[in-house]
Amino acid sequence: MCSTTHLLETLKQFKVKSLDVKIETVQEGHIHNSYKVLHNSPPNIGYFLQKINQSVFKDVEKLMTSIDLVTKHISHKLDKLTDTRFSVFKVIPTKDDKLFYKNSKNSQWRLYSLLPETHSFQKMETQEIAYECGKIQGQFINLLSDFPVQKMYTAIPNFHNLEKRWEDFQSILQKDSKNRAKVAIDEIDFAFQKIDTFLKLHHFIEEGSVPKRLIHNDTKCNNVLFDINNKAIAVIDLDTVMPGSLLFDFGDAIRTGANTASEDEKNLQKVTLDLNLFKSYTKGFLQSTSAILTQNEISHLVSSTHYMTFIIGLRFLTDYLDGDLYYKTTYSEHNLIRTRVQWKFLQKLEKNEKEMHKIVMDLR
Ligand code: GN1
Ligand code: MG
Repeated sequence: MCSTTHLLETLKQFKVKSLDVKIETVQEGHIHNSYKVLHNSPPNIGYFLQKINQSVFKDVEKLMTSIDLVTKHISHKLDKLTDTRFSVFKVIPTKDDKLFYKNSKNSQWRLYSLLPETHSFQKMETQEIAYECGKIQGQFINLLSDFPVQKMYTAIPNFHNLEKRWEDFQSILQKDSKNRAKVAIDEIDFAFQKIDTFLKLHHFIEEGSVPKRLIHNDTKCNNVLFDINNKAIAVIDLDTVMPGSLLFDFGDAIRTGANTASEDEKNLQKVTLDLNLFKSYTKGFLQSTSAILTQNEISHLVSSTHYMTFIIGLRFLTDYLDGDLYYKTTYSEHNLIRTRVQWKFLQKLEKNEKEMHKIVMDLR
């Protein structure tokens, strides 16, 4: 973690209104180091400062150019709409008009405007919140539907490509450099039991059976901002906006949002699927995407929740075996615990598959 002096020194490099601020460390997020910067006066106005994880994002210049384009595209579209609450943050440039700041130690930093009086939820706490999440994530895809995709930088190639993730898993398992495979024997077994089913869905998507769209790719429910009336107003964390299937966004949101336990819950008894939250999220998502959804997309919404739970669980397991090089962890079995939650949740999804299909069919 960085000292306040260091953070203020960094903040000074950007076009900020004042340095009379208080700075809080943001705990959420597994990738970057994040800080909330609030003006002492007027309060509630501020910035979101991040030290970018350069081992995950190799080309920060390209990443920030893409994010700036995306936020501007959304902002121009919103200017023409009168009946929407949808808001978008701005990338605050440095004093020499760059989209990020590189310090003498080669660390790279960025600054976003903070949307005032907003908050997020770690879980979809109520059906209303679930509905709002579904609606806004669908709207996000709509707002980007005419974005010139060729201008978009692929920040992390093969992000939700299961074939590639499976290859990575196998080679890391083969090395077992931390000698952890013996601890994760059951979790590894589970992955081997499931892989064929999910590779089928991967190939179905890859073959073009569903459209490629510009999607968010990281629809954890804490990436949605709510206003004081608990209406969703923004989608944040635009690092992974890349072409992909809309199924990835739907599935990943259910993975975190409709699970009654947190992603790293140690007591697996707490891991269950809340079908009411699933229903409300689906209702919101279908409402905002009904004009664009294809039949194949609709019929694979349920399998996408299984797929995304599997691929994220596999990534946690891979990182566990690799010695926690990718995700931030706070204890040595953190990634293994995260894997267990995903595997348990996947079993819950499988048990409820029929019911979930029925819900989708009734709503569509
Ligand atoms: C990471 O940025 P954050 O913490 O919301 C990860 C996602 C995973 C998620 C699991 C760039 O998201 O893909 O779904 O953790 N982001 C990246 O919680 O790898
Ligand atoms: Mg992210």
